[in-house]
Amino acid sequence: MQRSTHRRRLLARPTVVSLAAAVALTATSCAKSEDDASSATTSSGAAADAEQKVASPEPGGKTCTIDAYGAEKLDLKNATVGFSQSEKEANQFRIAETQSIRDEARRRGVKLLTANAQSQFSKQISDVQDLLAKGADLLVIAPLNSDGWDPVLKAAAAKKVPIVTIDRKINATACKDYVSFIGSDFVEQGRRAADQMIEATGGKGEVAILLGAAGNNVTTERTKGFKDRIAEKAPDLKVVFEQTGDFAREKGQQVTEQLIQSKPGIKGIYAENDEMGLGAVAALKGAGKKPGDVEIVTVDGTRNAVQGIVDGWISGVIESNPRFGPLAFQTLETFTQGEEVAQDIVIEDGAYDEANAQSDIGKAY
Ligand code: GZL
Repeated sequence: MQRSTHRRRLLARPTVVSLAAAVALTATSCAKSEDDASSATTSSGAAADAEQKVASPEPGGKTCTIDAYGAEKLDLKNATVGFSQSEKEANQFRIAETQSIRDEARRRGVKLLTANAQSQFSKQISDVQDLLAKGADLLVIAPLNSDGWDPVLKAAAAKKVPIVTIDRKINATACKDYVSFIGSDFVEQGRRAADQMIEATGGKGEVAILLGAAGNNVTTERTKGFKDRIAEKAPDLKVVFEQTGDFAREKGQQVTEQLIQSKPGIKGIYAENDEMGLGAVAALKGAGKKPGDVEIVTVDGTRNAVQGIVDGWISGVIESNPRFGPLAFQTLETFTQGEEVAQDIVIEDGAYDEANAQSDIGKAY
C-alpha cells in the first residue's frame, strides 16, 4: 500500500531544563567501583543528542530538599548507590537503561551495586532489601509495579536512605517516601502514537491495541493517551481489540496471530512497546502479509523498531528514552549537596517516522 508521503515529522518540542538538570553534568575522574560488573564499553552508538532532555518543569512545580526529606548531606563520590532494575535484560529498553546507570556511575567514580528482579515483583522487593543490607547510601529504583512498595519504603526510611525512582511511577508520596520521579509523560506518548496512527490510516477503520503488562502506570497512561486522542481527533477510527502482550515480543506475536484471525480487516495496530510491535511484524510476515498491509505504531525507540520503519513494516515509533544515568546521578548529587530538586522530572521524548527513521536511527538504542 503506497504510504502517504505528507507525513508530519513529530519532533520533540523545544526543551527548557528543569531544576535538577539546570546544574551542568560535570565529568569527574573515574575509578571502577568494585561491585560494578558492567562491561568496559559505554552505551555504543547512541548519538550525544540521544541523551535525555528535560521538559520545562510545571510553573511552581513541587521541589524537595534533604531537610524536608529527613536525610543527611553526603558526598556522592564517597557514597554507595544501589540500583534496582525491574525486568530481565531481554528488552533493549532495559539493556540501555542499565547501561546508562552503569556508565554514569563509572564516569563519576561512584560505587554502584546493582540487582535485576527478572520481571518478578517479589524479587524486586527482596533485591532492594539486599541493597540496603549491603550498605547502599542511596537507591535508584526502576519499579516493575506501581503498588506494593511499603516494606521497602519503610526499610529505606529507617536507614535514612533516599530513593530516586526512574521510568515508572510508584504510588507513594514524593519528598517523603521517595525524593523524585524521573521519567516520560506516558499519556503524551499515547497521544502522539494516536497522531501517528491517524496519519497512517487516514483516521478511518478498525485498530487494535497490544497492551503493556498490567499493574504499572505506563500501560494505563499509554492506553489513556491513545484512546483520548482518537476520540478527540478521529471518531471514525475504532478500537475493536485490546489484549496484553506483557511488553514481550513472543506474546505480542501470539496475540497478533489471534488478532488477524479474528479481525482480518484490521487496519492498524498500536503496540505499547517496540518488543510487542516487532512481535506483531513477525506475525504479519508469518501470515503472508506485506509491509503496509497493517499500519503499526509502537513506543520505545529501539533500533530494530526504527529499522522496521525503514523496511516499511512499522509506520511510526514514539521514543521512550531509557538513558536515565546522567539525570539520576545529577539529581542525587544536587539533592545530597543540600540543594532542592524537582519532585517530578519529566523528560522529553522524540519520535520516528518515514521522514527521519533513516537519518535518525543513530539516536535509537
Ligand atoms: C517505559 C518502560 C516500558 C518500556 C518497555 O518507560 O517502563 O517497560 O516501554 C518496558 O519496553 O518493558
